[in-house]
Amino acid sequence: MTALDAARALLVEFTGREPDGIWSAPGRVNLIGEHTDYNDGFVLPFAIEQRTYAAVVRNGTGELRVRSTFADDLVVAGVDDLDTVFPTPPGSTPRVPEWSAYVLGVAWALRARCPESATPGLDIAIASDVPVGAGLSSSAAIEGAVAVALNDRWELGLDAVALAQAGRRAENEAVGAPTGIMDQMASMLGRADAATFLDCRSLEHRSVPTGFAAAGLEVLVIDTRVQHAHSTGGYRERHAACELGARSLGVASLRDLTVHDLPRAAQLLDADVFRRVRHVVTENQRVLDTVAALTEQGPRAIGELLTASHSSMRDDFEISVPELDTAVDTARAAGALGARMTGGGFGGSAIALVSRDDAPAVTVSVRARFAAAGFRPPTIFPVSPSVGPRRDC
Ligand code: GAF
Repeated sequence: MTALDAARALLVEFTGREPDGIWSAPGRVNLIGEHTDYNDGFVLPFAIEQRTYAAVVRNGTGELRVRSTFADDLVVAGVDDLDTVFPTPPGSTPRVPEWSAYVLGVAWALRARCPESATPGLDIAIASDVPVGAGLSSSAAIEGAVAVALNDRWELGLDAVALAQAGRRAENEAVGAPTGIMDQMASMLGRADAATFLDCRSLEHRSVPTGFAAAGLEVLVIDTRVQHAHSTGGYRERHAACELGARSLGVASLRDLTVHDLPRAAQLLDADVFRRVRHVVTENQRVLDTVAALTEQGPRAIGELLTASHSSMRDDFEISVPELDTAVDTARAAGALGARMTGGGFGGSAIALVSRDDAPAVTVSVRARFAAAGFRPPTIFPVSPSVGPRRDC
């Protein structure tokens, strides 16, 4: 059964009614620009074919009643009561089951944005084919699908950027993960055959054609199946280290630094914080270089930049894990033009840019190397830049 059919079937099962509509939004792969978004920097992600679907029907009450294929619970919240549920106090877990905080958090953020709008009760069923915990932004896909559905049903008239901002607010303040806005913008602004070049400070953005297919290239996702979460642990620590680095150097954010500032930073910062800063500063430059290379030379020219990004995350930002390093090294040894972990790190997926003819050999090599190392078998599949949110029926 497709995820779209699963969303419809779940809605019918718990309401006895067919949906008024089904909306969807994609997950994403980040081509380059990691941990730069919350530092006001540059990113270059693209939306993928895998999507999350929200099947919706009016329920004639003042409540949101939400189910998903991820869990058995039915979560119910009065639309007028969402302010008593969110925000989630910093450091706490949400007052509702975590999966439902992505859904209800978006509703809460949209209501706050449009306090005058009528917001009738809805039944919502969520299903997805974006793998969860794989670093492909399953959370932004849920937020995006719900945001476009509510924007339509509540007649809010918000644009893609406003809907992405509501998704980020849900993630930060309802779920409690201190993430940037890259994933929501990547999902909202997805275009076939193009990545989104985004300035996370101004939110100015433009599509950059990737030209992968025309150049005979493919992006392979290598999902290590090492699960990660951004609400806890390393992601939060890295965010804090970047803020400390910026404060210590007297700038509003690390975006305000260039590679020319690094010698001074090396003198002023302790060694660990300096390496976090160096990753962000050099990664911003790599994003700009990747956009230039794609535009002027085509996609075969970006391989080394992808690999340099991975090295920086492994050595300076220290967010890789052995499975990700093995995926990257093995893919390159088997012919990939470049490879890197994608997303927040500490698990999840790597991407490898490969000639279409080399994809089978890369896949076989990575599987064999994982088996030899005693790692769980990875899931490997191609992705291509795809369209953003839509109404499916
Ligand atoms: C996760 C976050 F959600 C993004 O905002 C971004 O910081 C990314 O990790 C790292 O680049 O996907």
